Amino acid sequence: MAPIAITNIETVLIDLPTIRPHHLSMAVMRKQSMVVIRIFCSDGIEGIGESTTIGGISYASEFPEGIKLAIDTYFKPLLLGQNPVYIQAIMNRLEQHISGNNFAKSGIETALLDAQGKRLNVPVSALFGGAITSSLPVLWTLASGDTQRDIDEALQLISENRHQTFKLKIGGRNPEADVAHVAAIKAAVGSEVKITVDVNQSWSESVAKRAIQKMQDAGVDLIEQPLAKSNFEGMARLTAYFEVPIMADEAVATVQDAFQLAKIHAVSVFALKIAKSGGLTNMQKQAAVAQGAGIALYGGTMLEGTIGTLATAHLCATLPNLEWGTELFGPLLLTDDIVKKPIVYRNNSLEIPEGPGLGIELDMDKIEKYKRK
Ligand code: MUC
Ligand code: MG
Repeated sequence: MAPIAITNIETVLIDLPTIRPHHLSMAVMRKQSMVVIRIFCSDGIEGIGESTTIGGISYASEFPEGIKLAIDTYFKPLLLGQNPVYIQAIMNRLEQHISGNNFAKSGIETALLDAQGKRLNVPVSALFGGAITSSLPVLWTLASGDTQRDIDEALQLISENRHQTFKLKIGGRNPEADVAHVAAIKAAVGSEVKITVDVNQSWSESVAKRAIQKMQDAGVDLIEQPLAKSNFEGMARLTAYFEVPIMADEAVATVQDAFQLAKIHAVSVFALKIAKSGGLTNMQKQAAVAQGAGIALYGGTMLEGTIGTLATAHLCATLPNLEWGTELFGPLLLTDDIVKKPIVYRNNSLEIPEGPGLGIELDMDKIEKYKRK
């Protein structure tokens, strides 16, 4: 029997509107743009992947149009003819010939894993040792840009049993206004409901010290990436000083970052994302570093659609130290989906499909509808 080979790769840019404007310190999102990747193999199996970022080019150095161009121009020739069964060999080949471009690499690895799961008739989680849970806790981000609207949104979602933890995006206004916004929401939802804040690197260390003290006093449960991503030592000082745990997001992009942060115990929690790390295998390695260092884990999102969300979910389901749950709510922020059966969100959690691979099928009519023309 001839060895299996990758015969074709297709990429398509999808634009899906958000259900409301999503206000982050670096951008206001009114739509989400994702690169959907389809890898076709000679055994008739197709793998699906997704590469997505936030706010065009404002959040990271990769951006949707560039990701598509990079895959079509540089990844595709390196992938055609390769045996898709040997995923590590393929990712190693990409690493040797393509610098950076981790978001694109993550989408490719996802598609290879989806194909391999379908080939072996097992879910992607089984390729990482197997799931220890079939559902994951999911928080919701309040980011309408208006405090009262955020409170109304939170109370509605609590009453529907859809979420019981909320993340607030701050750092875009002056720290006093941010602290007042956070304290008002925490007071409105009550002590049973957890509130986390994501500063997205907006503060200097001295501003952070003042603002975190006030948020700790207001009962905030977790502070995400208060300082510039390169300031590992500043994060270590905040971690040593405050009781409220500090979490790294942008700072913990690669396996090397995870090791360097762990070495000085710069943070108490890592937000792991397949896009930052360049795929699921690298994220699993970061999780191992965290486990060895006694650092808790949180399943992060690049606000991916269903494909990228489920890729992360399959890996998160295998992690024993996912103490802070996940923020895998991306598909809920979008007005529509491009898969036939959307993810089920129930009881403050996401349910992981049991089918082979990622457990989803593309809806080609929807792809046609939302494809960038
Ligand atoms: C981030 O930096 O964590 C995740 C959820 C959300 O609303 O924004 C992101 C990005
Ligand atoms: Mg973050």
